[in-house]
Amino acid sequence: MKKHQMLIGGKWVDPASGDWFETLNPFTAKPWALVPRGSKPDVDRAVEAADCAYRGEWRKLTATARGALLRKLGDLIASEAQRLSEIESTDNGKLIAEMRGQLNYIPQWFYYFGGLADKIEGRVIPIDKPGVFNFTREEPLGVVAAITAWNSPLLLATWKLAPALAAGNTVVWKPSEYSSISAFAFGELFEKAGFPPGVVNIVTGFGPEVGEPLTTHPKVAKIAFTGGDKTGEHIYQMAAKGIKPVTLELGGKSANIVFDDAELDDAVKGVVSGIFAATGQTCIAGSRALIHRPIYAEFVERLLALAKTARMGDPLDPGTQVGPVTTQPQYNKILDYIRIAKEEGAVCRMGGGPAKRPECGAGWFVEPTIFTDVKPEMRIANEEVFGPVLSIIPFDDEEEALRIANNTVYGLAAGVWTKSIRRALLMSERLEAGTVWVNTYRAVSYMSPFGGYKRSGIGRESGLDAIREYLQTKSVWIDIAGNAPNPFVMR
Ligand code: TXE
Repeated sequence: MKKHQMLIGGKWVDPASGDWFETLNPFTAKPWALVPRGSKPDVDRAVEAADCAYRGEWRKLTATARGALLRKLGDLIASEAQRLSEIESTDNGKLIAEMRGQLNYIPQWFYYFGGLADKIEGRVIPIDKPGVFNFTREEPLGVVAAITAWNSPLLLATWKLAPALAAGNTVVWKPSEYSSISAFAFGELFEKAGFPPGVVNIVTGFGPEVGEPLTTHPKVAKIAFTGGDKTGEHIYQMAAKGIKPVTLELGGKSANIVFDDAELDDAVKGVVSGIFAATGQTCIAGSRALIHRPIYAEFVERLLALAKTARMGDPLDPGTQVGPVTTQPQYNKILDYIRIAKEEGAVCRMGGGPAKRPECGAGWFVEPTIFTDVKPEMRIANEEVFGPVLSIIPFDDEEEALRIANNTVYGLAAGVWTKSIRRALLMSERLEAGTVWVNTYRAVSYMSPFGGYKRSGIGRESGLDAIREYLQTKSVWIDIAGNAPNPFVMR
């Protein structure tokens, strides 16, 4: 098994602990590589390296040169897309078909934010005081801690690294302990693109051993995190102690709402893609399908018919449609929720347990599962399962759909299926979610802001909004009158 090293200050290094841990392939449930077990001394070294780069070589580069490096990186990722997607599929079990698409798209973030790097401009303020010139500068924050989850390792990191670097910050990145391997391959590309040493550092390991010292390090200026809401809440508390800004992306319980005037075939596909794509392990999973009562029975039948055709198996096989769950704890958590839903009285119409199909081998597979007769107050309708488990809830009218959809602590995304423009506009205005899709689902772009309302998070990733998350504004005052005013009053 390959024993990997961490990237600190431009060098590939062993962990201070001298320990490595195994990372497992979710399809075989067997170890396939060794990940350095980072700890506080590694974090300290990485933050020092990032701080040194921030104050040194990186700061001296022009914004145009920074942008050129990001675009070069984008080219390198495009040329390595196949290799990177194979690593991702092997390490986290996501379908090769989806990972190829993701890796071919990831360069766009580096092109877009590379292009933005030299368009970050301040303003001249037409100040109300005579004899004074006042302008603003948009400046980087310093060292950014990027902490990412296992479900889309490189995409989630890209959403943080591209705007953070474009804005002139340096980064210490801690990937998830369950899916670190692609980070090492990614790190090599930063080196190859010519980023100065220390601009991007990678420290691997566990939350308490690496994430905690990273978020609490006094020289870390900002934390950008994707993960569960409990961990997000904890990180937010740590950040508060250091008065550090955060970007938090914390998952959800998104509603996919189908009205009786919808194009039903499209809506069925949209609901299936919302919950079974990526084995339901996406923050934007449409885990609640809200179905208009006049079409409820027909919709459920059509949905079952399509969902039953899903091919499970090896994620590296391009024909596979539903892969394994990425981690064993997640597998157990999904099965627990299935049991809870049954105990609460939801009716299991499909799946409802581990997948024992021969094509699933020894992997952590859960049968795509559909529950009907789900009541909005059940746990299965309120808590994030993060797996291929759909709750179907009927509704009578727009007001009831909105009440059910918004009655959650989360607010990441929502889907609306209707042919009525009035309904589409009404719902998109009143749904409490950072993203609303109408007659589509699971669309993201480097250009469009992404983030959550309520407990789904703080801040936005992608688009123009994202770069502001990594900047701070300085106001500069210059006296041009030359006569010192009365020192005892405010000017
Ligand atoms: O996430 P964690 P886990 C949800 C999903 C899942 C649950 C738990 O419901 O079942 O979260 O998943 C690092 N200080 N989502 O346990 O713990 C950790 O090492 C600093 C939704 O994998 O949130 C990893 O790098 N860092 C989500 C990262 O935080 C800490 C995607 C995320 O891990 C830390 C994934 C600490 N004290 C899971 N503790 C989404 N938004 O889509 C852990 N970490």
